[in-house]
Amino acid sequence: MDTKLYVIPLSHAAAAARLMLEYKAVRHERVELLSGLHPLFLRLAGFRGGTVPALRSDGRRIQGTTSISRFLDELCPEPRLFPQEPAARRRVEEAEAWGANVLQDVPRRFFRWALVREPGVLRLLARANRIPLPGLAAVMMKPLAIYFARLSDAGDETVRRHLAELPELLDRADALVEAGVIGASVPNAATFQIAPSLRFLLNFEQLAPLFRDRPAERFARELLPEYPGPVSQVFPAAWLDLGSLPSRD
Ligand SMILES: N[C@@H](CCC(=O)N[C@@H](CS)C(=O)NCC(=O)O)C(=O)O
Repeated sequence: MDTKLYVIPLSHAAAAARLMLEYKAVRHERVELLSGLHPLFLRLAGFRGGTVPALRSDGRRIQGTTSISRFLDELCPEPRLFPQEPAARRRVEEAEAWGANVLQDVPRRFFRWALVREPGVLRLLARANRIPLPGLAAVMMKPLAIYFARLSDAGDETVRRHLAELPELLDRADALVEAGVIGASVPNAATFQIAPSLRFLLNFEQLAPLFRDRPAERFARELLPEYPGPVSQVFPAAWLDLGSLPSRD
């Protein structure tokens, strides 16, 4: 079987697909594309959309985490990403959909917003992409960063709204862990979808205190002990009306 997984560094969606392939023990080649130019490379590789993760398996092209999870269960049914029992399957599908449609956007928007405002975050991205002279690369990548922030609605207003919603989102993740729908020892499509988003959020140093003592933190760190970063002080004080979180000024 000739399988390639197209990813970019730091992508939590790509990390979700990698975890699924590893769980299934599907031998594959990981193709790391350059962040920002990846939509172009993906189209040149024959994909319709411009997002990672993208999977090519014996000529079939599958894009997006939720399509990849279903394709993988079709390709090699055991071990399963979706339980067979209908009620259990429904719970995993609902949690996966929440992870993909609600939670996933939050760290993506935080990161894209931070890329535009904080040169250190652009340098982090340049280093993760192994671009030489990250300082210079960061300057050159700025227009692309602005483009992607607009594309994903990563403006001030949305970021402030997500910051305010964060405790509620973490409560929901905790509840899923506590109910055993997801968990480090509950490998399924929802677990692999949700853990990378939580792990990416944990990488924002100012947000880490929000996670303290939460099942969601233990869950994310257990599945993904390492994540490129960290992203230090980026959110202004006035936006962090979340108790005693550290702020930028
Ligand atoms: N919901 C999709 C989202 C994938 C996605 O947006 N991936 C980002 C990287 S994390 C990307 O490639 N974005 C490119 C773009 O927005 O054009 C999934 O779960 O696969």
